[in-house]
Amino acid sequence: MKLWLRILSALTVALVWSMPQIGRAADYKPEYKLSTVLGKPFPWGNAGERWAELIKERTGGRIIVKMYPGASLVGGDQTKEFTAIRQGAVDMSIGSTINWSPQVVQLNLFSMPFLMPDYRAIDALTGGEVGKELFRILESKGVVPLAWGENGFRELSNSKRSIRTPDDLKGLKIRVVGSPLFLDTFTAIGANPTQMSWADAVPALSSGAVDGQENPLTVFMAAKLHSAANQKYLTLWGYVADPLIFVVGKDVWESWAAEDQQAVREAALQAGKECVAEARKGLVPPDDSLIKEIEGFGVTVVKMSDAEKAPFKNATRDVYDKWARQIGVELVRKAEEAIAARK
Ligand code: X2X
Repeated sequence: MKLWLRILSALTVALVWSMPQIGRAADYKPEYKLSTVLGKPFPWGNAGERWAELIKERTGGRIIVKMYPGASLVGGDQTKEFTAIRQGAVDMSIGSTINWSPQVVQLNLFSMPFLMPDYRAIDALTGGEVGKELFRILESKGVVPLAWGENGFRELSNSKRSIRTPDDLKGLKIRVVGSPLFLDTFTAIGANPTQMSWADAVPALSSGAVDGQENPLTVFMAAKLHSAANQKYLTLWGYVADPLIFVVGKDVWESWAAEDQQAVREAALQAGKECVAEARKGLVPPDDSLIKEIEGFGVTVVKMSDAEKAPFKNATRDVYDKWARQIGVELVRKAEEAIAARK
């Protein structure tokens, strides 16, 4: 190579390196893959679309996000999502605490039976010290947590009969998801739990291979479980609730300029807030319009009183204690205190 050409190319390289904005922009992917389990019109999928839209808007189109619902980036196995983020097959995600709990044992906290009596209890955890601690734990595992969203209180439905007592559940095949904690809980109350992904759940319910399931009412409604899956009986017992968490993989995050990181964070906070509001629509007393709507489809709805919940609570006491040790007794105690002190 001619000397002047060498000098020119060296100068060009030096020039590019001295322009961090351009250097970084060149590293941006044309599209970032966002994994969710549910797509539109579930509040979860709406949140994914909204996050992507806000990111595009606030980064001036520098970051383009495409949502892949149905946990399709991990072949539908939602319990593999967290690992896929860490390994880079998924760039970002809005994930349920349940689905990530096999890798992050502390996230089982929200699946502790009868820990959270109402929405203010969820907020006391996600909006307080416990939420911060969980975010630190996620951060230490190679993801950047940005905001909370919500799937919701998980209510019990089935095709056979109304459930008011543990006896009513005897022998019923109930589909559960994710953590072995769910198997323990449903075994303790006398049901016959079987673990499967959401993708497998709906066909298993409609064919009658399983009798029941538990999911938030927004999911029941959007999936039309009353007609698509024979779920004619619904019991409102609010035994657990799963928040959603907006995260970005650490390497992806670090490849972005500070102003874009800020934009993605703000977009997550906004989409998260809207997601929580949508997940609670028609469900926060005194507004029970979503429950009324489901009743309107001919579904028999049982609203468990505290007295009716007591035998379920007692039956799961050992499960609670066992899992408190797995999660960390200190964290569980902090959660109980935050809930007791909730506003
Ligand atoms: O699989 C479920 O039940 C769902 C959709 O609620 C979750 O991903 C936790």
